[in-house]
Amino acid sequence: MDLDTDVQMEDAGDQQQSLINENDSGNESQLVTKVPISTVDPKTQINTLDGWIEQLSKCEPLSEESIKELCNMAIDVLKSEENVQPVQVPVTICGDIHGQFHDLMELFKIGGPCPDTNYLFMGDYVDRGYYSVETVSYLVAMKVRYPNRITILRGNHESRQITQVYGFYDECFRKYGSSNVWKLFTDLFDYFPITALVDNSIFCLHGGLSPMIETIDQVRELNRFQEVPHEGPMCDLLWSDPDDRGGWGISPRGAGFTFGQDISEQFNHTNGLSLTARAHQLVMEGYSWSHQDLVVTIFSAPNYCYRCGNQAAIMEVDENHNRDFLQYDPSVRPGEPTVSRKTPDYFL
Ligand SMILES: [Mn+2]
Repeated sequence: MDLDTDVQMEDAGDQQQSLINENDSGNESQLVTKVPISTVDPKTQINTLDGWIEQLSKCEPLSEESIKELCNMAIDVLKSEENVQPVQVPVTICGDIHGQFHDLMELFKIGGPCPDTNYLFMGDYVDRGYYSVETVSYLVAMKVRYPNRITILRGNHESRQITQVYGFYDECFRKYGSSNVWKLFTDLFDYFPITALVDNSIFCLHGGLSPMIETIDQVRELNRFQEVPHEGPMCDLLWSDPDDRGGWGISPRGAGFTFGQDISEQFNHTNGLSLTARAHQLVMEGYSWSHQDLVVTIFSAPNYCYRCGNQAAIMEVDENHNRDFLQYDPSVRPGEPTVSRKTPDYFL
């Protein structure tokens, strides 16, 4: 595979081509042996998924062949979801995970097991932590197994370009000996919904608002089936941050914008929202209110990058829209340093 081509690939048309051109994987033998999903007995498929979930829950990665099968199943589920995926209460809303697999298991202990508890994850499953492969495999397997119980949105790290810089690409290469698994997952990321709407009241997304988006209907009109663009409304939804300054500002991240309380007030009012929930920023208590409680940031990777010393949090929303934050600390694992060797160059 030509990495330079992938880095520079910006044409949405090319992306769609590569998604349907199976020969791009460079492994045609898998096509011959692959059983069409639609003809698989549903009970067999559930057994297969349960086996994968059990294996992954022990932090053991799936085979490349299984990942290929899982991603094909997930495309079938995710392609029919909406840009603004409707979600019912009760639901537990979660922020960044970043490959911290054991902390994800802790999250499910704190919040309750899926599917007993409904979950909404707001992106950034990969990069930074040591177990991006296991983390994203587990969440995607759960999505396919319980499609109405778990929602997985796209974060700015669910991208071909970002994962080549921040760890997921290297981890796939190290664990599978090629970039095939990285290609399968990053092609799958194009199908992830970009926002969710909880009971027509809480707008959920990874980053924040966009100067090009005034209404939720405008989000519904976007073509999301592409690599995260470098600019424009889809980019902003995955990259922007709330700010104390009013209006729109230039983001220090180099993508998306900062938006002030006036912007949040207008957006929530226009769209009849009680709250915008988002992730994307490290917050030391695991959650943080902005803009007089119109915006909440949720961050679910405790001791981010194994060095930040932050708590993590998830937000439970019950049938009556009562909100409750559950905070948790890192699960210390052998082999994971509590202090890192180097300081990350920026915090997401
Ligand atoms: Mn992010």
